[in-house]
Amino acid sequence: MSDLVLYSTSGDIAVITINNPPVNALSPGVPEGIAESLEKAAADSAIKAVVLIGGGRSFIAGADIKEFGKITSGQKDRGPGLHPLLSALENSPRPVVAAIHGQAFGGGLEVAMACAHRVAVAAAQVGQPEVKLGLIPGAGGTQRLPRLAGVAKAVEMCQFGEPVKASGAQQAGVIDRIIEGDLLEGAIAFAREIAGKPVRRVRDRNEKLGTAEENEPIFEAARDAAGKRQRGLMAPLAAIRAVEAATRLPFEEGVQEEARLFRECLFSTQSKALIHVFFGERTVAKIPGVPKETPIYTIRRAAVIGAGTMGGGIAMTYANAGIPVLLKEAAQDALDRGLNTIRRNYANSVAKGRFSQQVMDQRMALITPTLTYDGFNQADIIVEAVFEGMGLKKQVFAEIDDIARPDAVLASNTSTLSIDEIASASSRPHMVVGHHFFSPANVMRLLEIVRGKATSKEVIATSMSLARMLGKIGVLVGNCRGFVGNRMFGPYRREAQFLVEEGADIEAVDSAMFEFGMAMGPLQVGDLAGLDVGWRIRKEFSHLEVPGVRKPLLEDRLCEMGRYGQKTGAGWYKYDENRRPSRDPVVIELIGQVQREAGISPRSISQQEITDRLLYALVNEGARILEEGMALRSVDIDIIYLNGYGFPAYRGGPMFYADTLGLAKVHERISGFHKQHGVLWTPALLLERLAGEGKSFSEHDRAAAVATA
Ligand code: 3H9
Repeated sequence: MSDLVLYSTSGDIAVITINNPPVNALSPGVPEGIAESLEKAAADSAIKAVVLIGGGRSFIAGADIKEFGKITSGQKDRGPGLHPLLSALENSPRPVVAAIHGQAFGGGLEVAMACAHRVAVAAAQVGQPEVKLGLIPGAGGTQRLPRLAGVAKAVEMCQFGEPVKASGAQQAGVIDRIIEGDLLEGAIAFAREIAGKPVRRVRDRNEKLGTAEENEPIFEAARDAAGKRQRGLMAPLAAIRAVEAATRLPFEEGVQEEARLFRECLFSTQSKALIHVFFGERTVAKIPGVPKETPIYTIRRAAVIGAGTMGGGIAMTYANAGIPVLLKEAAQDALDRGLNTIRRNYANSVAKGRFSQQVMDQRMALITPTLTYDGFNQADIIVEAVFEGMGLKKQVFAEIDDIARPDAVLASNTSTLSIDEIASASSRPHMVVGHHFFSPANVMRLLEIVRGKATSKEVIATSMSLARMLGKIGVLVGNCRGFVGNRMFGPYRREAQFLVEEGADIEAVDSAMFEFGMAMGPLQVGDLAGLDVGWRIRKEFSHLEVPGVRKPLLEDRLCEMGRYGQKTGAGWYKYDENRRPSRDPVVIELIGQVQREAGISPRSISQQEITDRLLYALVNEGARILEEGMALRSVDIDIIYLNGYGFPAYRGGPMFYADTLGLAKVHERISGFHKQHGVLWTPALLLERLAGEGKSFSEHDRAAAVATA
């Protein structure tokens, strides 16, 4: 037997221990090992019952996700999946008790549900998270779960994939007993209690399956919720259908239907994209040259300079993670405004029931407002979040140089400015790093960590670990204008304006992206973020404009009219008191005027052209960023777009989306735009090369990983 599964005995109880670190995924060899151990137990007449337990930190985290790619790429046949093991567990002559700690997720819960009984420690979690990978449970989960937990709970768990704590799982009927103290001892004692008693297999329990009248409203509500909260995703609908099959068909036929739906999902682009995202979120933490063992600075106290929208949100982020934070402003009224906004945001969360008043009070108590640098010499990290101007930022870094401890991390929340130039104001540029939060900073998951020329490995490792502590996903980026996310967003929003100037409807541009799956269209985003932000930056960088290169005209004109977007009640759209947008004849008039001035004859523009121009503008700039080494891998760019810009996860991110289309096709279309629209569409060299070689960005990532290993 392989050492992936260990067999031992404790008197009359056999103990099967899964030993496949880190999370006991059901990799090849594990199901076979469990089945062999079951045979061994069956062959030993001294054994009365069996305990199945996970070694290390969890029971079983599910199927081995790495195997799915091998199946869909044709390297491997799926075969019968886990079903032979599940039958062996279900029909074992010695009843099997699943003893759960950590997670019983996906295939792990499916294994547990084929056992005669399930016990768990209080901290354990169970769940069917397959939907997050664009899949549905593929080993009877959609058929056994409703039999144990009832139809409504099963639909909820399979449709949304959220984990359920042991107590909730016990209430639902998934777990038979919560074990206090040592899990193995408790499970063995439980196994002795049930040994020799008749077992009712889960597949034979139909009493919770409900009637058609009872179930219809459950499925209808689930589909309705999927339409609203899981827009564009196919797996949630498939999961609902599979549970529905459990209520209509005999068990074996339900399993067949589940297998059919599972297969459909497995081979879908959506699932490939979501699996890319799963591994991508873990890959971004791996930084060549900054090994896991790199020492990090402990962050126990923070200080933030600037209590505006960003500074306030950053202070909340620290407080939410339990880290005390000083919040400094230059003037009392600005400090009061900042603190009031924080209080209002927290109070809103309390009103919505997200957390209690007590939690709010604790968080508020962690934020200390101040007008001076007193106490900054105690801070392990100082975050500068003042107005976006180089002069002011450098002044702040010069000031904190005199106060900060030598081992304090000095972070700037700049979204566009050079970290190297900011660091030049400090006598310790190795401690300086960019921490680019996204607005609202306390909500958005992305943190771009900007590496300057001098930033030390320790500061990078600290920033990555801090991102996790703050509940963020940290992505390391290079120091270029706009870093990764905003640098790509520039061409994307530029094309949105060009399209309108050329004749596309404002609504058509926004709805093309909404239908693609973006949270919002590019012009709506402009109105939300404030059109004046870009206007100010364009003015600051006007000396970089290249004469003769087309530049967008409309947003500057809107700003000149005082139309900054939602905050002024008007931008691309006009807004009512509830911030509902509507078409504004004034803007239509302005568009006509700008077209006449620029000598543009408006034409009708297809949705396909809108989609291609917007998305390929992202991809082309992304390729350039990659070629310059400003992002470590294409997947880092994808993770940035998913977590900071509302890109639909089921498309995998802009670079993965380009891979799914084929880079040759993308390159050809970009070359066409280049001919038609000129220099701004010059194809990125890396894109040109990969397209010519018939390769993808993902393959480029893999080759780069091998080269640096
Ligand atoms: C399924 O089960 C389908 C079924 O219906 C059966 C059909 C036949 N496979 O997240 P972490 C790796 S679908 C392979 O950093 P944590 C992960 O990549 C599956 N690898 O730790 C990482 O590797 P590395 C349903 C996996 O403590 C390392 O383990 N199950 C798997 O923050 C540590 O992971 C799921 O979707 C896996 N299943 O969180 C559960 N899981 O160190 C997915 C993890 O090289 N997993 N790895 O970067 C999770 O949700 C979290 O990993 C878990 C631990 C909560 C378990």
